[in-house]
Amino acid sequence: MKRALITGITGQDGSYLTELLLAKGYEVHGVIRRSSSFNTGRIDHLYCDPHVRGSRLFLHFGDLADSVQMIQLVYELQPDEIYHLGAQSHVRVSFDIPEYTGDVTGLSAVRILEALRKAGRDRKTRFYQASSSEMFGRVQEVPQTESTPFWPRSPYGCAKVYAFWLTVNYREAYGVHASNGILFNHESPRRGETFVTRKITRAATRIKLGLENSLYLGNLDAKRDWGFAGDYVEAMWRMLQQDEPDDYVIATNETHSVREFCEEAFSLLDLDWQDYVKHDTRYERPSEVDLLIGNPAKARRVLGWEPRVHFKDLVKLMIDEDLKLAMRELAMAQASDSLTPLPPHAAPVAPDAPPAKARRPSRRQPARGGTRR
Ligand code: NAP
Ligand code: F7E
Repeated sequence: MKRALITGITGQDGSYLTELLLAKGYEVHGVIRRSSSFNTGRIDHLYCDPHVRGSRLFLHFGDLADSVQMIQLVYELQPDEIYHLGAQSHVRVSFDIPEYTGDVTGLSAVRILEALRKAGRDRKTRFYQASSSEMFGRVQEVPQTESTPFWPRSPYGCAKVYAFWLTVNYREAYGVHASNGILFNHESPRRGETFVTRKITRAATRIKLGLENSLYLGNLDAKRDWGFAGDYVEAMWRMLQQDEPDDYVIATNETHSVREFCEEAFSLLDLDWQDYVKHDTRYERPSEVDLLIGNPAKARRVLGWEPRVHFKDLVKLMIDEDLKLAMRELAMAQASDSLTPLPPHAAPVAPDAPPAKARRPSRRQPARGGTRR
């Protein structure tokens, strides 16, 4: 049975990749951060008690900033494949915490690759680096391919460029089977809620049900090549099954603006996006990536990989799932609205006070703003 180690297993891609590898019969080990609140929601449906015979998913505490734990895990587990997906992955946030992003998104690659060497696994374990189209930044060519020069536009993009070249260097210097997947934006109902697609589908569906009334966004002109995360993890796996390691662009070869995404999402709910979307400069970036569109011809030719979900189907998939979520939220709000009044002993009451009324939580939530990016 093949054994895989995944960093970032609790993230969007980690959860889809875990499903894929378990379905292929792998034993899967994932690194999770210790947190004061639960952070395993995306993989809870896959987890079962490790004492149960036949369990094939195991979780280990660790942090990408801690090389000691990474060495220990590689040494103990002797994995056949490592998928390095963990990162501070939010581009706007990387401008606020550039040093941390450099550490966790960039330097973590060297921590893992060195762990492979220290554990004597450099010629045995195959390594996948989650590289990003953000490395193309101010694009030098349209569409972007594996040979398009990088021009990153954020601390996140710079950190990914470092990790990209480090992966290439360990391949050349030490013969590690190390591959870069240069993945363009990929989304799903499991996408973090502060990335623009999910921010839009969450808000649009909540607006439809009267749970919210507006959505604040930044730059609507930016264009992205958006695919489906479930398709993209298949490409990661295929890269590590090749005889030779290499670097691949994974994209749909279609591009759409944030404005088009809004139009499509709201219109699926019979709403006009212009009635609800407002502008807030806080969601703009000090330097923006205006246009991304990838050419996945090499992945098609060598890996036999094709994207199956395209723009309209992706938006629909996300809207359908978020509508179900919003309906559950509405049902919960209605249930708490209909709560019977609190019993008199529930709160201290002045002897001459009028009869107590139940405190009813408001169904209306603030517009998507606050610390959201
Ligand atoms: P994501 O949902 O943000 O997940 C990031 C994962 O990294 C989470 O599991 C997170 O743990 C973990 N993580 C963050 N900091 C950590 C630390 N210090 N120690 C240990 N774990 C840490 O990202 P994603 O969308 O799945 O993307 C996966 C990878 O692909 C990332 O490297 C991202 O940069 C890259 N990428 C993504 C896209 C895309 O469009 N999605 C495109 C190209 C490349 P918590 O759950 O505890 O936060
Ligand atoms: O922004 C614009 C924003 O945050 C997309 C990460 O997975 O993909 C992702 O990075 C566009 C940008 O993704 C809002 O300015 C407008 O132009 O969804 P995003 P991203 O920055 O492209 C790459 C490939 C990765 O590797 C990253 O890890 O949308 N935009 N208004 C907004 N973006 C956000 N987040 N919030 C807004 O309100």
